[in-house]
Amino acid sequence: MKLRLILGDQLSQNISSLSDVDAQKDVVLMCEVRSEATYVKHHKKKIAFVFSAMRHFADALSDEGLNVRYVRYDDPKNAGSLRGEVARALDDYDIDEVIVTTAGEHRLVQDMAGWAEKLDVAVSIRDDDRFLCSAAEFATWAEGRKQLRMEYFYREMRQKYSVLMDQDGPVGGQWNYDAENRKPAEAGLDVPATYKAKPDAITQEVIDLVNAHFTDHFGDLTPFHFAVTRDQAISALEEFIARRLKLFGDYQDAMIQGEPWMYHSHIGLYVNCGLLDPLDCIERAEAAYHKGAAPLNAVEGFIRQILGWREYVRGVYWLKMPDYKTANYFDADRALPDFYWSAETQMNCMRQCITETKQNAYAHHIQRLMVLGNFALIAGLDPDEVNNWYMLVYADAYEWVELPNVSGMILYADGGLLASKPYAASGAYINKMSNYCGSCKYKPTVKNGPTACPFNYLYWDFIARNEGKLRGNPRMGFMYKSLDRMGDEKRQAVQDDTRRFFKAIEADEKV
Ligand code: FAD
Ligand code: DLZ
Ligand code: SF4
Repeated sequence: MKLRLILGDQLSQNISSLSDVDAQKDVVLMCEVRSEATYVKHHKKKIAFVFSAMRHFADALSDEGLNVRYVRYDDPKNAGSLRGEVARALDDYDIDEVIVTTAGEHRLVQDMAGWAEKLDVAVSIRDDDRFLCSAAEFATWAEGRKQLRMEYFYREMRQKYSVLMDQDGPVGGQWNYDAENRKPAEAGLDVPATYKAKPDAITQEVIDLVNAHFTDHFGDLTPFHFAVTRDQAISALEEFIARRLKLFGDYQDAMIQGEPWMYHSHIGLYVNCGLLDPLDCIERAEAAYHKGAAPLNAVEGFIRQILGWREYVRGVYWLKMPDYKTANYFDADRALPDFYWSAETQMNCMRQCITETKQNAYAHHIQRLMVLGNFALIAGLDPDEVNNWYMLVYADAYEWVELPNVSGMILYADGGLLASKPYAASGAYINKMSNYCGSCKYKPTVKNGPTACPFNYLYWDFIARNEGKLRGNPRMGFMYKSLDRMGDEKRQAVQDDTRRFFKAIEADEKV
């Protein structure tokens, strides 16, 4: 008899651990455990989402005739960890082999490597073939390259999977249409609502459970409207393709107050836990282009995120772990300000993005990158604290995707392996791409003094503070020319404002 363990982000019927399952003989184990729910204090909505999706998936497997052992969080016998639950199953059944698809996080892969010895049973760990590029393939691609440019990786993936390709090359003649995808926020946009599923009895039971056991976790549990089954997730994807994909490209980088979802797809949480298949998402989007339902800039932009960025960051994660977790190129060590939890700040852009994160366990990419991430970079926040925050606040967060985005993309903590220059920006960028500044206490056009936008002086403080590490970067040349032109008085004002700002945070004043 074989024990087949399915983790909470392996909710795919075609998962490798089930490929040869024997419905008569084998046991499928799924368990809600304290160790996974609390190793970071996940957003309440994420726990409710994962538990409800696990319970629905277990029911679907049972309906197919499989013998599922499902351990609920509040089962008095619950061992509290994956290994503990496997051990308990080994006591209860006559198991000769444990089969599991490799975990998505390094800490679990390490732990599972010791299971055979600790549990005294044969353990087979299978590849996770739901990804479009294996860790080994990525390592071959990366070999000998000093910088790992996503764009080149993406082109190879387009060719490998024949996505948006003509005989002669990329459809439309270009690989990338990003130049067309930078429209700022506009008044009067009628953004379609995001997909909303009605919580059923299973979800309601899980919501009660999360309310009872995770009161001290971050975030609002209700309203809860995430999809929790594959069918619902497909409906969410189809709704996106029908209603928002057309303008996904145009407004990809735009931010509007009170519009947390914009024209994004909101499918990351479903793809990452296995309810949606990445290639299926790509093919449906490509079909919309060929049918004339969405323009090339939108479809290419969306496909690049999944076929390019998603696979690329996973490749970087497995290539560079465990060292990637401790990378801190700028030796940044400032504590994460409390307003990342409370949203109590006068900086309207931060207040909006944090409030929406708290409500929805979601913020779209440009909010994560150019507001929340940009602040973390220029303020010199400690990468461990920033990673912990991003890992726990978003429903789509798993370390393989969160860590490269945070340490690589926003913090430049890897010294430029992932990004060719830091994504640092002053208030002018946020003012151009959003309408947040109009409702802010600070002024994006004021550079210094108490009414100045903090992003303005923090930006120049970051540039000056890290001169030794960044001046040699050819893409930063223009910034250092500007810094060189800056008079002593102006430099002093930047330093004074920065000092005042952090002193106020330390004194618990609302900045
Ligand atoms: P869309 O904007 O509609 O994009 C479509 C899909 O493309 C996403 O669902 C996702 O699967 C993929 N994608 C897009 N950008 C990226 C990217 N940079 N890396 C990997 N996949 C990408 N994504 C996560 O899935 N989990 C995370 O924990 C996570 N943390 C992030 C932290 C920071 C600091 C930043 C800058 C980005 C992070 N991202 C993360 C990437 C991206 O912001 C989210 O995937 C996206 O916002 C999810 O929303 P969506 O489904 O509406 O995406
Ligand atoms: C995210 C998550 C949560 C909150 N809870 C569980 C759980 O109770 N049981 C489980 O098997 N998986 C859970 N997960 C997903 C795992 O954390 C995920 O499989 C690992 O992080 C590897 O990516
Ligand atoms: Fe954010 Fe500065 Fe604009 Fe205020 S003025 S919303 S702090 S960018």
